[in-house]
Amino acid sequence: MFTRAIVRPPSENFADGLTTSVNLGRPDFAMALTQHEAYCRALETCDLRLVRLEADEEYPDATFVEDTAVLTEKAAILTLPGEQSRRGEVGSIEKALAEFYPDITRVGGRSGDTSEKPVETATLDGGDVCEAGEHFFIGVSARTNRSGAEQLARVVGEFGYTSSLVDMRASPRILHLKSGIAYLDDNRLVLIDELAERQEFSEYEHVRITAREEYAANCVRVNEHVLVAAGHPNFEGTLRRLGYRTIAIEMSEFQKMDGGLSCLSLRF
Ligand code: CIR
Repeated sequence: MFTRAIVRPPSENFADGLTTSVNLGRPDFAMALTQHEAYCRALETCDLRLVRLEADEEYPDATFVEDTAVLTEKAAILTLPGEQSRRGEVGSIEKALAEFYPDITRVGGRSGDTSEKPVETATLDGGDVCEAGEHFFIGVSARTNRSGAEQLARVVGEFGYTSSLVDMRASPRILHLKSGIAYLDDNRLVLIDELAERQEFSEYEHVRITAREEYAANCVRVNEHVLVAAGHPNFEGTLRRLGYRTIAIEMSEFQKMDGGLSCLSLRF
């Protein structure tokens, strides 16, 4: 059960953020704010109390709070985002988390740099981390490098979780691991076609999504509901047939900035 979520509305210069894998035009700020507010209301419908941070013009991507931390029942782990322009987002998240977690861990940066050869700076984006019960899938992507993924694997291991790395670098179309998978509980994983055959996921029941509705793979199970991007009727129907209560949320303006539904909140 989640009880809270951290959210941050988009800032006025939100359109100046990064876009790597989409070319859908500039987002409309007023519409993004409206969509964000509806997203917040949906989280409240799922019985979450919200920690609402202020918009931050210094970091146009700061509304995508999920990339800055990995939260579990036992641990709060701050990340070092792969893109330099996003690293300053972590500080305000750390402050917000301090009220709820007595110990906060950090991954990323240079560690074990004992040789003359420089060690790569370990980076990690929360969007590459999919918690599936007691197991973590950690994507190695353009944002999360192998050192960052291995550091996280070690840290979650110390808290008693297992993990496996999923190398996504051959799929540059997918920004983060969670752009293509989501865990629904009940041993079920939502998977886009491109990832469905990978042996890492073979022990799970697969919930498939068609290529046309791929964006909706980034859905979020929150307590008794599944939040899903609006405009993906086949996938929403699949979820309902499986017995899930869905809440559809308009995400168009965030999609233009490469953002999925999960990345607008940190749930804990
Ligand atoms: C970025 O490229 O970093 C942002 N414009 C979007 C980040 C989306 N994060 C996510 O899906 N976890």
